[in-house]
Amino acid sequence: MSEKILVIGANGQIGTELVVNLRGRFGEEAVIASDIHASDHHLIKDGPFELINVLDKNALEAVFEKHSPTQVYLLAAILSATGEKHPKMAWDLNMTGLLNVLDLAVKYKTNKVFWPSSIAVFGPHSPRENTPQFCIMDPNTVYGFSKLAGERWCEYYYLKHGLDVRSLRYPGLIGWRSDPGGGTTDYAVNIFHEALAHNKYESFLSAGTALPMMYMHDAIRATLELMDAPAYKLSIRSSYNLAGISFTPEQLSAEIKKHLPGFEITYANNDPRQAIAESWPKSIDDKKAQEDWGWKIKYDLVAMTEDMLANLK
Ligand code: AKB
Repeated sequence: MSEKILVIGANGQIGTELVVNLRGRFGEEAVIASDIHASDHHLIKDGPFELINVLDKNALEAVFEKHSPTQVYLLAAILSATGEKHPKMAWDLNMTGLLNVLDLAVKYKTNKVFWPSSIAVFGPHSPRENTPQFCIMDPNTVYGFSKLAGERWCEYYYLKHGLDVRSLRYPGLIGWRSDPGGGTTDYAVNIFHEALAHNKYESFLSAGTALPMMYMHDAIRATLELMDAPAYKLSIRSSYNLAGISFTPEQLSAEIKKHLPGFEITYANNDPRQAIAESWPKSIDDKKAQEDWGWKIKYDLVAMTEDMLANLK
């Protein structure tokens, strides 16, 4: 069967990379990129594109009607740091946007839906080292609890409506093709740009703040491998833990220094993102993903830093 894939939120950090990968795999015409704003990225705007506000259900339905997508990737979201500045807006976009897509996917018999969750679903009482798939979850950011509620809705639509929804709890994602947008883990992308441009960077997180991160190549591969996995292998219909690599700003800057010896890092005080980072895991246990669909990470800190610098240069 030929695929018709709708990517909602295609202009964002993950969306840009996914559209490029999906078009490479299924052909340009098979992948409809969409976002609330027109794209200025040639890789996105050169193929089929729809302007979509995911909160406008009628307009969204018209796109489902026009394209009858076999797969939908819903990536439109407000991330952790921006969400704290606009809490109600974050809740509305992250929740109503998801419910609109789930409803239409049921109505138009979409085969598979992908929706990203995050390490932000964990909170101050979750175990911080090797955080397991199932444990206490008390997220205290709007982004975090919208993702946790979203996970419950995904599982609910799977159980009640038989909708094949698949999801990953992404760690902080690091890539060179697109910028991150308003998250707590953004420093780990910004640092590369500043290192190459100015040989220095002021980190908004403190030197020893460890967070789970992942190189974009691995994140996209994990997403596509999960979407390719036979349904019977998937025992988690909320969202899979995905571990990646855990490091601190200090460890990342030491790795960058090996390539740019004059690079200097300083640390800001009292940035609100510090408290968010301290409520999140330092490392994740992704045994379930390994067992169910054979997930295996490729890029470690050394390989990621090398590849980021080579591509950004
Ligand atoms: C954020 O920092 O908000 C995101 C995330 C970890 O989900 N990158």
